[in-house]
Amino acid sequence: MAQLIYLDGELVERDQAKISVYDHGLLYGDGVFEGIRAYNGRVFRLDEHLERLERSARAIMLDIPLSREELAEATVRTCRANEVHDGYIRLVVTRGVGDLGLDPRKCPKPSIFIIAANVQFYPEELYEAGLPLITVSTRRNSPACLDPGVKSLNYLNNILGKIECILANVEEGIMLTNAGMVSECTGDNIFVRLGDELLTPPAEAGIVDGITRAALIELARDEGIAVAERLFPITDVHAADECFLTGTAAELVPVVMVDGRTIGDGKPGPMTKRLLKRFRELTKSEGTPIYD
Ligand code: PXG
Repeated sequence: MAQLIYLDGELVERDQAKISVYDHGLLYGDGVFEGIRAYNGRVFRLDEHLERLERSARAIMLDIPLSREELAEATVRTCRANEVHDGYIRLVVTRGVGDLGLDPRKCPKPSIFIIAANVQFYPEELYEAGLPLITVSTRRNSPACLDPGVKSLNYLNNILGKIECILANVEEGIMLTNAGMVSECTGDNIFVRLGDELLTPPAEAGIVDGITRAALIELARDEGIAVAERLFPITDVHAADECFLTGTAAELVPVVMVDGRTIGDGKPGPMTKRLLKRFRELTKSEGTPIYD
């Protein structure tokens, strides 16, 4: 079955799904996006993703030509057309076709496309063994320059961090704020357990306001765990009893080593395992249905 892509209201075959070289999404990274997950025939936290998309669009003064309901309908329709049950959805809104100048007023019509695919995610062994991380030297974008809370098409800051990870032969890396505090990873949020407390950096650390992060905070509080959103230094990660990453693709991945320091006993910790189990129960039990 040929993959069908939603492009400006139509479902078109993958090799017909093309964007102009004059699209400002391509020329300037001028656009916003979401990465969404489908589990068991349902789209996980679709409304939260669309709300974040709208917030990102508002921040860059981009008027999305579809309502929340229409975006939800287009997303579900694309999943259905591709028979997606467990998969990944990429929803992108670009500024649209303009001229060679920066001026967004020259782009009268934003482009919307949605890719939905049954993709393979991380192998189960990764969740059993855990990941080693490094701290990368590329600092996270300052919110004063380009707020990482805006999920824009400009991901070069993260890509520079990712290149450092690749050179160091690790999957992910920790990015610090300009002031040297822990921010997040190149495509995931970070949590550490120090004693009884679960810590994660706050919005002011220049993070993506992760949908998975928010779900984890809810689940942890429901488990009676004290969760704090505050700034902390990398030495708190090195000294952590447990550490894990959260993201739509990653779900919740245990971290067992950071910058050569073993975290806990070098195996995924008990709180991490408990929360991963709870998260998987949650993804199985809720979401916007794709099929009747
Ligand atoms: N931080 C950053 C920088 C992200 O890009 C998250 C945190 C987690 O947010 P959610 O809402 O997914 O829990 C993201 C996630 C990738 C990839 O290939 C990840 C993201 C976007 C594009 C690619 O890992 N976003």
